Amino acid sequence: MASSGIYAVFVFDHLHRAGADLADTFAADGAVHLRGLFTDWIDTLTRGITQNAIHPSEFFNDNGTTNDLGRFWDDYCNWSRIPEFESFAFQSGIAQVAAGLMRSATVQLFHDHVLVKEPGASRHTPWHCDAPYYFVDGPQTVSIWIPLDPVPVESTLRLIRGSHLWEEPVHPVDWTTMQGFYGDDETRHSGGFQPALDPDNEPEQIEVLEWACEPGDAVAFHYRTVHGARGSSRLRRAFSLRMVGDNARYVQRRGRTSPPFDGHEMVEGQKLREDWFPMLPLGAISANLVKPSVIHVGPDPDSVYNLRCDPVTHRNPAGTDEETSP
Ligand SMILES: O=C(O)CCC(=O)C(=O)O
Repeated sequence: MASSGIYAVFVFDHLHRAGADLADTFAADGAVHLRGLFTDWIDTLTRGITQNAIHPSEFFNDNGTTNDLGRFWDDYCNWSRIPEFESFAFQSGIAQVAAGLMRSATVQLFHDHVLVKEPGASRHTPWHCDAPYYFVDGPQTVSIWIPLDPVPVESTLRLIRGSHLWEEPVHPVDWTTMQGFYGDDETRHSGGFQPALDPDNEPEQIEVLEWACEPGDAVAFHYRTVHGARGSSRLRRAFSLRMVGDNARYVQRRGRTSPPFDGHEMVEGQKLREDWFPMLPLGAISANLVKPSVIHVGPDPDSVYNLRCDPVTHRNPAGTDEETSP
């Protein structure tokens, strides 16, 4: 941690801005690319995904691509039965990264998600944002998507810059049928949602962030950031960890959620129950996060990695601000 002299190093070549603050960029853009952050975990996560493919969960879904040249399959909520995923979540230091980006004093694990495009998978990941699928929402949310294969820009994750700040999130769609996820009409403004849009039709108005990635890179994005991807001619395995911060709360959606978490018994406004969604340890920083070649984030080495060392301002119920240092 910063106070003990261990500092982090983010190499984020897309910025190249001296003194740029990664958390500010995340807050403004809703997404950042963190180059080489988890290279030491590639083997572990790859083993985990192999196990996942051999022993899929009840949530395994090939999104209707069974007969395609390459499938686009996903599975989630497996960290408690696949040790590689559990050790990554709790020991890789990913929670520190999430805390820094969200500027949150705490980081709670929502779930893990594996997304695999097999060679020749033509299925696009539809433009969507994750929040409406989830029963948790709030300003402090982050998914960290980690590719385990080289990903050229043609098949990488694509994210609409600043879309996490849009007043109306886009309609969630079912990835198999491409119909409204709640059984509603996804082509109209309704229920607080706007129809999903294709930024390639409006390149002047909408900026897409997309980074070619190497294995072990990370793309962090807010649950409300609209994102999608094209198909992939080569194998593209990705592990995504979804986390929430201090002020995320349970929200009652107008239909089913993904993941469903049957029988959770939470109610509107409640924090996610910790026995199902554990707090992640913030002290753990693995050696791979401390690298010699660096672009520091922040003014001095002792403040760089642990972005959460910034004072966190909470609005308490009385409406007065209180400042806390984690
Ligand atoms: O890997 C992909 O194509 C999509 C990833 C995604 O939608 C997500 O992680 O939320």
